[in-house]
Amino acid sequence: TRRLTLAAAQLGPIQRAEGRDVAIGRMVRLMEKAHQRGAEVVVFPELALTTFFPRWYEEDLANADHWYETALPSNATAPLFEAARRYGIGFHLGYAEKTPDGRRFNTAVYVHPSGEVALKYRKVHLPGHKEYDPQRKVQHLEKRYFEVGDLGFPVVRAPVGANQVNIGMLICNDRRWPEAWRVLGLQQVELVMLGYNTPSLNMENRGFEAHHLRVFHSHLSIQAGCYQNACFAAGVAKAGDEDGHELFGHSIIVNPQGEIMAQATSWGDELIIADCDLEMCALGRSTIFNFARHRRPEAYGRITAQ
Ligand code: CDT
Repeated sequence: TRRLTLAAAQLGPIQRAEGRDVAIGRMVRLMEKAHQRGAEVVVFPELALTTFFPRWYEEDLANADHWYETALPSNATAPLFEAARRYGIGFHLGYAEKTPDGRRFNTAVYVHPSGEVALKYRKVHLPGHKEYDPQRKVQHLEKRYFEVGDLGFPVVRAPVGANQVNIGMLICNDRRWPEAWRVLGLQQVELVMLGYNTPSLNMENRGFEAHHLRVFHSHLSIQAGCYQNACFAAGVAKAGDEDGHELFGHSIIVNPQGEIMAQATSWGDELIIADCDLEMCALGRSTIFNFARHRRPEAYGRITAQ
């Protein structure tokens, strides 16, 4: 069997006034705890180093530079890389990336315990809007702060714990798009690492999306994605009250049957762990979701038509 002990490290809120050192200190403690509990990889949320800053409007992007990382590791993020090496644990990190030529992306990486970045992904589905919206009580300015990711949905076979594992990534809103999952599935992804920051309140619900459906839709999307593509996923939230704005948490680890194996129950820093038998991916892939035998791309033209 190919067993992987997978940890999802939900983070409680990070306030706007808090520096990276606060979040990183908490993350290192979670990595230590994950190691003590036998985990081989730990998955952190989207934009894990700061508050969910797209809720704050900044007219001049140059004044927003402090939210972004220009290098990994940096002095600030080095403790994560040191902890990975010390504990022999890989980690997934979501962060805001500013490239040397000034481009901005909502990015995630998987870092091997050696410190090597084995996979990088830039978020494709950016929700929200670009300009300040006076109708909204809370802004969601991802389209202002980030460009659409330019790396596609890559899958690599990388060392994760004791195994070589086909890993891929989605970031937050991506999880709601079956096309994104399918592009990973077509590359035989076995583990999807997925971080999110989702407000408990949908500013655009128009009275039709009841409060309790927010978590349901998140879980529905991740569970369906795993089942339909025969993979595991760690869906990891930032949770709780950031400067008066609530993020709903409910991080989960899901297996290829679409079942929730572990779920966070708090609104704070919380580690959930599952023992994943990667051989489970073979069932769906060789039967009902044997793509080579049963998929009908010739009928799906509309999916990719512009
Ligand atoms: N971070 C992120 O992508 N959040 C979105 C909220 C959308 S509300 C404009 C999500 O899909 O969870």
